[in-house]
Amino acid sequence: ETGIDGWLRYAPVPNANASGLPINIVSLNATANGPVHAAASELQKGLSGIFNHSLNVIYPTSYQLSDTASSIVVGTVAEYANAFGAAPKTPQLENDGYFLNTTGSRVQILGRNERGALYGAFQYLSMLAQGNFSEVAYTSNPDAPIRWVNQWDNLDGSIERGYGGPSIFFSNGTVKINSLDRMTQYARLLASIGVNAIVVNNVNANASILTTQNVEGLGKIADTFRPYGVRVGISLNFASPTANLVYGNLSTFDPLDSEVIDWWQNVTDTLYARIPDMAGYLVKANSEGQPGPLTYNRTLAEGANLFANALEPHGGILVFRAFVYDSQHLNESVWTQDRANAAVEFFTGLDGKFAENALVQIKYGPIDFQVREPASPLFAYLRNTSTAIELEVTQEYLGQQNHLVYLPPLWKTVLDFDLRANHSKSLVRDIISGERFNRPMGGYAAVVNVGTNNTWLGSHLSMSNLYGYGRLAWDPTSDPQAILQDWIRLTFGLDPAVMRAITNMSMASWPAYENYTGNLGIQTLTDILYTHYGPNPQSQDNNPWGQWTRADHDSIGMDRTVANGTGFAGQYPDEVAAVYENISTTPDNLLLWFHHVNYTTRLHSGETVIQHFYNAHYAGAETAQTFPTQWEALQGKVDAQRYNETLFRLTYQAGHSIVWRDAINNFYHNLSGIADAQGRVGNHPHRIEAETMNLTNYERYTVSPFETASNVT
Ligand code: BDP
Repeated sequence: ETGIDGWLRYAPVPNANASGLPINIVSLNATANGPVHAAASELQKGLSGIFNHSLNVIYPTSYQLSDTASSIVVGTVAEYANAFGAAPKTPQLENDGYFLNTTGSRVQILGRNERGALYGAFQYLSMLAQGNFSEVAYTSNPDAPIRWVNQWDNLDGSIERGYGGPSIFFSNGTVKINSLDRMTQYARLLASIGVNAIVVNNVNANASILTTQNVEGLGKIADTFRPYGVRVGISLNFASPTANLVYGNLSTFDPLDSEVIDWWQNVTDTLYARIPDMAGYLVKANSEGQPGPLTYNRTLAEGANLFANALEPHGGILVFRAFVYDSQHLNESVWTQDRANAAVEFFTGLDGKFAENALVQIKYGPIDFQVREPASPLFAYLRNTSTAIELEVTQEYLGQQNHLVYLPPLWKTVLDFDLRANHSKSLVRDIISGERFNRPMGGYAAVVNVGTNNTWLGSHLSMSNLYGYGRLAWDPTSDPQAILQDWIRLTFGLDPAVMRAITNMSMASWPAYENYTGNLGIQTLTDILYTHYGPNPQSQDNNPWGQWTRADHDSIGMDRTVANGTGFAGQYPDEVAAVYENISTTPDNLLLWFHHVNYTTRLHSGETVIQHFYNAHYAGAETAQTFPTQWEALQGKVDAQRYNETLFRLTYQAGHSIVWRDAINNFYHNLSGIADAQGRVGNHPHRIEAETMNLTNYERYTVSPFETASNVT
């Protein structure tokens, strides 16, 4: 198997008995490009795979419904009432939610809207595909209305931080209108996990997404995703009015200029003429060189509202990213600058100034998708503004799909975190759902970056992160391991040995990666300047964005206290601020995030910081060493292609974890001069150095950073 079907394989299930199935599928809506129609076809396809049995789809308009004693009925509640003359009992059904009832002769799959009906159909199939034929009757509603994915696809077909090949959407500056099949497959995968919108182009946006040809192309993408209830949105470049597009070339992009306002209204109207249900816009402004309102001394809210107002008549949503960190303190000493401070500083005074259809999208932590970060304090700062959390399925800092790192446990640490706003329970997940601060909307976005590779993301096992994202956005109280196990059954079948091995590896993977890359809250000690791959601790100390590790010969960590440091801890509500301000109440796993300490400082565990560093790097790499062996036990239980491709990646990870372990340990060993109590660091008796080998066609090369090279002690 190539992996192209993801978790929608509908493989035959042992003990699946077609004689227990209803005799047909009743689709309550015959509209060809609608989600109910898609649900009926999906049911047909899924049941034929799982049971090897084909069912007809019938429509109430052409069939006497009273005769359908045993059927799978799919549609909306309103359609049901129309067809059967009486409203069904569907307790507490909300928008996008579904009611699934398998207890009678009629299986009922009903949505409050069409999208909900489709989600219910996917849920029914997911049960059956996992060999669960039990009788159920329940309603399931999403926790939040916004469940989006972001693609960082460029119009030339490349993908920023994408590791699964080139774009499925764009090439040579235009939409790939001849490759819509791949988009349909992606739409199915997204719908099956409850994702309801996709932003198709990179946040570092190119204005030419708005050309006439591209608007038509976007229309085709939207037509392809619409049957699956996935609406399409686009990223905008703030300076587009000056880009000389067909809508006229302006000399300014000032968001308060009336010509600029008209320009955007015209663009927006043009887009909606082609895509009447467009989800909205995503804007990255005044960040990493992107243009924005600050150029004209306008606030971020004024910038956001420019688009929100243009979208408002069409029902669209403006998502404004909070990823702003260009320091406002450039004149200060580099030691008082802290990129973590920037978001709250930039948004100070702006809470409540955003239009009602605007949403601020906040990365889970204050820095940038690191292996461990505290929750962003901006979630608690914005109380009169709708917010969404931004997660990353693409493993930018987390091994780029060459390492198995199952991410939902990491995301849960942030979603379940209590920010104690006004000294009351304020879980991040309840803030973004809109519940805590009583906001009309909010939710989730994940940067996914699938590509044309048949595995979508570049590796089979990384698809559990996409699946887990959708499941958590639907219900953030779900258990990451239970989600994982559903994914395993759907992706690899029901063999208990397969279940055990993939569960063990996946659940151990994030802690292991944290251990061998950067623990105690020091963050992923990778190359920070661009690649974000492989060990490079010194780049952390030589970058202009705030000297992350602050490591010297005696001490390490970033003092973010109010008392002596950058003051970041003070951005949290009082109770949380007090915990982080105090070294003794700061959890060990965030110690170096908030405090600057000696290498010999003792942790709560009793270990010194440096010895913990050494031990954790060994422990993490040791865990990764077990992955290939655990996987090898599955030979013959997983099809050959996926078995071999996965083994290749896990073997690479096992090796690369040793590179990480030794590079980081060597680096801090050199810097601190403190020996490893167990005598391992700097001592590699079993290592074969490149210098000792007889190699042809290789030449000597000065490796940077030096600590990743061979023959370094
Ligand atoms: C950083 C990525 C960069 C993105 C940026 C963003 O390295 O490629 O453009 O985030 O989120 O993590 O805008």
